[in-house]
Amino acid sequence: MSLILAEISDGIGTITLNYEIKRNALSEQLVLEIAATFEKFKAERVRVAILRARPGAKVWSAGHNVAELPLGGLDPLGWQDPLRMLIRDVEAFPAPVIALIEGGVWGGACELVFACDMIVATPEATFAATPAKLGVPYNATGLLTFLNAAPPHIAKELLFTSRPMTAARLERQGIINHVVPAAEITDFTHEMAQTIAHNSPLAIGVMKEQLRILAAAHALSPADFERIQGLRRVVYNSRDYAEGINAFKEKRTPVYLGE
Ligand code: LCV
Repeated sequence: MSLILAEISDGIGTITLNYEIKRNALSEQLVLEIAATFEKFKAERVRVAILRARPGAKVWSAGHNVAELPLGGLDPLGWQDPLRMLIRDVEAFPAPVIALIEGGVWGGACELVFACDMIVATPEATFAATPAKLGVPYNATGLLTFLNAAPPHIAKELLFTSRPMTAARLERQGIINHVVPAAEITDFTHEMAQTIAHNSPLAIGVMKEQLRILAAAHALSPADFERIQGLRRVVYNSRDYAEGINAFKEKRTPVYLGE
């Protein structure tokens, strides 16, 4: 059974997350299906992609599939992790990706939405970044996604509190492009996509890639790289990391001891 729906119409490709039973958790299978669809969209020379959940969704995505987070001293967000692969796919897709948001966006899905080129959300949509709640040592490129999308203090409030933020608050911060009522959001988003689709796909694709390169242009010394890896290893080897994952699986509140 496919975990997404995909369609192309008038040069606009739409991917609909369709894994409601697990609240559209970004499992490896779902991520691989999105990646394959992006390849198909590329072959069909789609000019805009829209990433959404089913209309009326209460949860847009519950984020990384926690059941797939490794224990036993393995990096939970390494290069080959499905969420990391998905973020890179969105950033590398040669046309704008618009996130159409209804419902709650959680954890790694919040980063996924922030990595999209534009965000249109209903007033009821909420956004929560949850590494601190789960005890996960988020990775450098992931944190850079937050830093490129949000003012540092807002990024830190999202990351340190793990509390959901409203679409209106994020729109005021310039993180969300438009807040649109649910009844109008599909047409609104398609109208914006059609405007883009009538412009030069070459110019847009090259500007998108330049903006990606510029946003990622940070000099990092080998010593800094090793320090980051060492800091993260302390966390994913910690008792607290295992506690966060196990508490989620046991549906209980985690107790963090800072070790
Ligand atoms: C696997 C799930 C999930 C899920 N994975 O429905 O950013 S980081 O670092 O934290 C990163 C590692 C990350 O993204 O971690 C995931 C962070 N996500 C969250 O903290 C959200 C966790 N989910 C929830 O709080 C609730 O599920 C919400 C509020 C999204 C929806 O609540 P609701 O009552 O509607 P359930 O909780 O009953 O979930 C329905 C089924 O989906 C599974 C959950 O285990 C349940 O499966 P079972 O019926 O088999 O028990 N599910 C939900 N989220 N992230 N599985």
